[in-house]
Amino acid sequence: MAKNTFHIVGHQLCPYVQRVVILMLEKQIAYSRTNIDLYNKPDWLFAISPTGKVPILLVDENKVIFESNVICEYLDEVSINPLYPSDKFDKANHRSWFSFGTEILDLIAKIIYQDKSLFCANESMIESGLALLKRYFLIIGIFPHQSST
Ligand SMILES: N[C@@H](CCC(=O)N[C@@H](CS)C(=O)NCC(=O)O)C(=O)O
Repeated sequence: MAKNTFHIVGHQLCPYVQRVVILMLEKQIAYSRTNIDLYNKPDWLFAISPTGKVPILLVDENKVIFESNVICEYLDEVSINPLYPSDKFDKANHRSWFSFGTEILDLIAKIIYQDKSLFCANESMIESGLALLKRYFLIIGIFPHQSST
């Protein structure tokens, strides 16, 4: 297991933080966490987060990684039992799905944080994204007992 110390700067509702935390729990990576108020960001956030967004991963207290997908990939690489496959093609395939997941998370985040008027538009985009996923799973046979029609 990695000997580094890990600290997450996050927000309790943030789905991007949740994806990092899910990975850390799954891989039993020890971490500490500070939640911030995104509507009243502390000044110190901008010294560690160029975008002013969370999650931020602090490695050994003063090394910073931002962007949840990059944080996840880094944590997967520095810990045992990688979730990513070692085969380059399979790994690229996993990254494709990671990107797809990010698109869905972007829509979910908009629903959580933005104006009510955007809620319906984003909700239907999420439904469309999930419908794409369902169609694909039916085509490749992940749901063997259901027909694709
Ligand atoms: N692409 C970023 C998105 C992170 C993000 O948008 N986080 C939201 C909270 S869920 C945030 O910090 N919003 C504050 C802002 O936009 O100023 C990632 O994957 O880490």
